[in-house]
Amino acid sequence: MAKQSFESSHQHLSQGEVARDRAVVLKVIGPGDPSESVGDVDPIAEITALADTAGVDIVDSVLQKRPKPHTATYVGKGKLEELAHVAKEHEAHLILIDDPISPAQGRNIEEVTELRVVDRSELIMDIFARNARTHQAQIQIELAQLKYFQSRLTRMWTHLSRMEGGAVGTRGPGETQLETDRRIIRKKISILNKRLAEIEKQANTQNKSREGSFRIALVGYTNAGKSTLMKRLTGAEILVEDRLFSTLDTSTRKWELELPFDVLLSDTVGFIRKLPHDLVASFHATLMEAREADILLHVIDASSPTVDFDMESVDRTLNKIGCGDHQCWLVFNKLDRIPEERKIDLQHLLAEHENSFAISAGTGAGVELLVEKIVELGQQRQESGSYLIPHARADLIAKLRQSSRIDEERFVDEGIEINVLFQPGMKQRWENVLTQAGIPFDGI
Ligand SMILES: Nc1nc2c(ncn2[C@@H]2O[C@H](COP(=O)(O)OP(=O)(O)OP(=O)(O)O)[C@@H](O)[C@H]2O)c(=O)[nH]1
Ligand SMILES: [Mg+2]
Repeated sequence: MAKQSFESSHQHLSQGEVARDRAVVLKVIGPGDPSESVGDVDPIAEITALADTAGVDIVDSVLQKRPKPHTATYVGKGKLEELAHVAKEHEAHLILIDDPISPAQGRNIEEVTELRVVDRSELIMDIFARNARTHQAQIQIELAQLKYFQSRLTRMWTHLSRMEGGAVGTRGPGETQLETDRRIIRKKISILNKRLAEIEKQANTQNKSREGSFRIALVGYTNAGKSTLMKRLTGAEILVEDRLFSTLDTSTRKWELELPFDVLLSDTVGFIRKLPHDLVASFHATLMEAREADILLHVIDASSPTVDFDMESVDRTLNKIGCGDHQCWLVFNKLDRIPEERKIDLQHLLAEHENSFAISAGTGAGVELLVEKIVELGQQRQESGSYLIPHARADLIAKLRQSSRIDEERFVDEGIEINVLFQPGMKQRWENVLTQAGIPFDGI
């Protein structure tokens, strides 16, 4: 029913075209905001880019400097009235808040403005919902949205409604059930969790087959150039776009390097400031590639005026997803776009951080050095060992051969002497096997 009414109210749109919403941004500028400490940073630049990706036009903004948001109304009363006035003047459909807000704050702002309020978390989740291409990503985002709305049960503003014909800020069909019936949401969450567990099980099996490879993951802020670098390094045909959250699924490719074992490179989902908690939790499986990597390459858009803030927020998210202790190299990207006067800042950043590189994934500048250092690291990771295996256990050598390279093999009276070049992480495992079999190996 509701679908029909939406379509009839947008008859002027040609098929496939979705109405763009007009929104006024409301933002508290606190002491931690990048625009407070960096001179030329537009405080609404990022929310505008996010909005654009979600098909929303920003028609104006209302900003308030304060140490922290008002508990009940986010901004002060006077500002709320100003907001209502500005929104009316511009015929806006939507109030967009550049922070996660509480359900009560949302309700209070809606009451004064009589407009739908969308916070930063909802907006980010909506973009994820739009960009999700694989089944796994679709389930993950749906789960995150349901969990987010479970605690609120306000109007549903998601792809769930959009899928049936709604645009941002419209009340799509099916909402009423979702809004009013917690039981349905709970049931749906449980079904999706089960489906996700099945997908994760498959991914785990695939992961097992990757054991013995040297694994590298590209991580970083959204739009930093991770996929561009992945393409350059492996020739992978993957999506590169000048918009936020193009990549929502990890893709892993073999990276052909001069090393005696396989090197696997993974491109991962980008991070952003104030990434919704439910989203991070839902994308647990997708982020497994980062957790299981031997080394992370943190790709940074060095041309961004908020580079320090971007790096810090990525570090925080890495900690949150259990990557805090991983070896991590910094890759400052978009070297070709850095204005001359800011190059000195980059020099400082490079000097401050060990294992940091300046590259342009776009032009290829500096990439060769990065590759060289990765090869060196791989060589250092190459473990070897010599063992004497009794003739009766030659079966162990046959097994070992499947996963590692045996350099030398000599038959002596006591058994078979072997020199082994192990694949990453395999030496420990082999020595565990020997211990279990009661074969001594120290000091041979
Ligand atoms: N000038 C310049 N642009 C670059 C460079 N690297 C990437 N870009 C551009 O930056 C934009 C984002 O690149 P992506 O590779 O999609 O970024 P990403 O980190 O994968 O982004 P998400 O998947 O959205 O998180 C694209 O328009 C790229 O063409 C570079 O070295 N120089
Ligand atoms: Mg990408």
